Amino acid sequence: MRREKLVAGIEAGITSMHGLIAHGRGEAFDYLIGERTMDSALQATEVAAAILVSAKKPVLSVNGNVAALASAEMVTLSRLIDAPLEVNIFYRTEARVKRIKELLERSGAKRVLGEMPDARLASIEHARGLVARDGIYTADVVLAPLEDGDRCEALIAMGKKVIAIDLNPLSRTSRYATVSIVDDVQRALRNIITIIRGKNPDRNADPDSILANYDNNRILRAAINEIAGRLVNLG
Ligand code: PTJ
Repeated sequence: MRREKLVAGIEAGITSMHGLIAHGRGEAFDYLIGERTMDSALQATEVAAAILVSAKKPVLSVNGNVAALASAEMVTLSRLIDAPLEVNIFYRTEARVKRIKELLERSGAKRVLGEMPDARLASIEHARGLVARDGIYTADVVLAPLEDGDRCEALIAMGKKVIAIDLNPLSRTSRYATVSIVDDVQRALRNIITIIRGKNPDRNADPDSILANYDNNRILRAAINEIAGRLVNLG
């Protein structure tokens, strides 16, 4: 189903051809993970939900793969925490940005940024460095599913907290992010939404104190161990 959604995304001019390659890599990791949410990913997801709710200026970043696979979930989350969505794509064409924005708006999005970027992330040469001043540029927390390592590093260098969703626990993004959810984008977003609805995390909490007891490297090691353990049991 995910493959079909991506092919439809390409046919609709929403997803880039490179998106299929990225998806193939993700799919391979998902087989190793067992196509489920690992315990370590759920722990990271709980922390991510708490940070998103307590952030002063959270922004949810959307690219061509995320739009094809999980636009409904991104819109639901943006409405739940009252955060804007920002279309921010690596292989930028203005037509694709416009189509992704329209898709999100058709799905019920209230505020979609990214069509007219008016700021640039230092050190990012490619189009992913183009951002909205009132969005990613001044956000304190950025949710960035299927991120690229360069931009993740640049956002962290700007002092932002980055929540990554990436099926590859070894990727540069996973290693640099503040909180790395090693899970499929749609599963992870659904879990975040369920946690926020069910547990109603404290909106007045301090994101730094939430992170004080959180060790992202430990979570990544646990993810790798869960994958390795599963492979040993299967072998
Ligand atoms: O729409 P654009 O132009 O912004 O392009 C988007 C892609 C994803 C093509 C672009 O950002 C890219 O090339 O990304 P990378 O560097 O290939 O990184 C994508 C990461 O997402 C890889 O580590 C994959 O393992 C991971 N991934 C792929 N599918 C999923 C995933 N993670 C979570 N859920 C998935 N369904």
